Amino acid sequence: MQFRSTLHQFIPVLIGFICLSLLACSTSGESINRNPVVLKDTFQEKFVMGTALNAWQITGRDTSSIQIAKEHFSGIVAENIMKSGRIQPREGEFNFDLADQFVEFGEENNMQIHGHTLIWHSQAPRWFFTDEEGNEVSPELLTERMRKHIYTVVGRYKGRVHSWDVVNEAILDDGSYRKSKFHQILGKDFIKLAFQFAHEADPDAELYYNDFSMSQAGKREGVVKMVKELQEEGIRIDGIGMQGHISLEHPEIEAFEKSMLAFSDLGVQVMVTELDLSVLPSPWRNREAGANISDNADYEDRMNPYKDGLPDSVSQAFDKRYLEFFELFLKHQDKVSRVTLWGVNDSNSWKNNWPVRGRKDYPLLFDRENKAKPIVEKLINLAKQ
Ligand code: 9MR
Repeated sequence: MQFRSTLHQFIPVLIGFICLSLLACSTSGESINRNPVVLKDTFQEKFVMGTALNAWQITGRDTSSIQIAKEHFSGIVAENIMKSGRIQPREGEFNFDLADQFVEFGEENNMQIHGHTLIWHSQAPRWFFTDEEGNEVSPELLTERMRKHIYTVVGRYKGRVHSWDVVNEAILDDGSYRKSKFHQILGKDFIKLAFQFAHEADPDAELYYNDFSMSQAGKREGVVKMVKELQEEGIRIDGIGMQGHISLEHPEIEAFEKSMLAFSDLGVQVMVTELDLSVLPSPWRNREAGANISDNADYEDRMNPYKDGLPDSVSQAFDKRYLEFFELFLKHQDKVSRVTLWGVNDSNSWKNNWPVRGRKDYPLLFDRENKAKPIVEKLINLAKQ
């Protein structure tokens, strides 16, 4: 009698337990279906999947993005904090706080750590090019400042940072040298010197040249010529980074492939760096937007059409375009050593503020809530094929 009444009391509890277990299974099943495996594992045999980290992520304040970075990416690059203006804002005053945290984070999580960037005309502090009297520095003084900067930064992370963007964006779309301060003062030799100093500071680090709009014929030829010259002079250069700031229209995939092949023919690695896919209208319809921060346009409402979300047709075009590019990267996986997304999620992206400030763009693989977009699963399936 007593046993029966205990059983009666127990049955609803048992049913509740079974229902809860079923619910838990179906939820985890759903998440498994939605996100069967993580990007980095699927791409492991093909190339490193990297992401850029910002200061909020590096310092751990943006916990949910950091979780995505750990889960999905096997390589990291600092979006801003290793640039010369940040790391040596005044001559001889090095600020390594964030860079140290960035490198420690990569080490703790077994990630390939890439350094960006040693010599770049943009964001270089003004003092670099000015002497004590306020005049332009001599070639000798600029060389000395470059040497000290590179030795100090590369030397600090010797054996810990896998590779460096030694020189960034030194060639224009027509293949000529950018008339930067470095070029005005030292001529094209500044490139050779930068690679030489980086190699001296860490003989085991891989050294790369990195630039945008690399599918432009002129730039392709200019970069090939420059790299050949470095090689002929016995300067170590291990790879070329093709920044992937693409849009739904530009560049043509065939032109991108042509550059990948031309670079790989030089006997160096090819990397797709800074990948993001803008869906917003460009102020310059007929050409690739590039990534020159000084090229920008005023805000107009018509230029910000997706404030409330992406229409299905645009999401489909976005997926199709990402898939086409990844098909290309996979086709040439023997040449491509890394593909790096320029940010973890859409809210982090510089594209929300360039070339027009204050827009809502959707260029990355994770949405503003750090949820994987459908493209993540599509890329995983593509890589598994
Ligand atoms: O994404 C970066 C943005 O947050 C910075 O304000 C900007 C200036 O330092 O640099 C952006 O990153 C650039 C990269 O370092 C080099 N290639 C072009 C990128 C976009 O401008």
